[in-house]
Amino acid sequence: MSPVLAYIGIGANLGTPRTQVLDALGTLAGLSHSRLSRQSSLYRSPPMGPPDQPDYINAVAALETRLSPSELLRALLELERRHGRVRHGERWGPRTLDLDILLYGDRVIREPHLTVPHPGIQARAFVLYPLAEIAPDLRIPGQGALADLLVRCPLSGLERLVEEPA
Ligand code: PH2
Ligand code: MG
Ligand code: MG
Repeated sequence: MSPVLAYIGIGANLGTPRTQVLDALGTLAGLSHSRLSRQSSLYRSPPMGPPDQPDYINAVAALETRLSPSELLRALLELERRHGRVRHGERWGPRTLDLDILLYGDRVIREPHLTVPHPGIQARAFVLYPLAEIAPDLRIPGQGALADLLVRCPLSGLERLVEEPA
């Protein structure tokens, strides 16, 4: 199988979210049959969903991968688990690490456990802005040009974090 460019949304708001996201990027870079080709800056965003939870740190990564969509999903769930994620079943509740397949090339996938493109892309500043940083000319199957989605999506408190010099 030839490699496909997949985009992964990363989010965390428990533990030490910034470290969790940076560690996740490091682990993604080591994923089998894959190569991390781009990563966005880190962003801070207020929680979408129940408001009584900490702010999130979000980022987006572009991963060139030979894993199939279901193999990639399995690998990401395993990575979430290794980063201490416990699923409580609460929708949009807090989490130590969330890894979502946003896009898998231009594939449209509707399966019980996997919907690609991720249905929430168009309404979420914490996905659209980091995505636009690394892939400004992207088109999202069924949703349109990323640039058009971006102008219709308010920042909603999203803030790009400036890395401190080492
Ligand atoms: N993820 C959620 C629910 N709410 N809010 C922000 N700001 N960032 C997220 O990544 C996020 C969220 C479910 O995955
Ligand atoms: Mg998510
Ligand atoms: Mg998820």
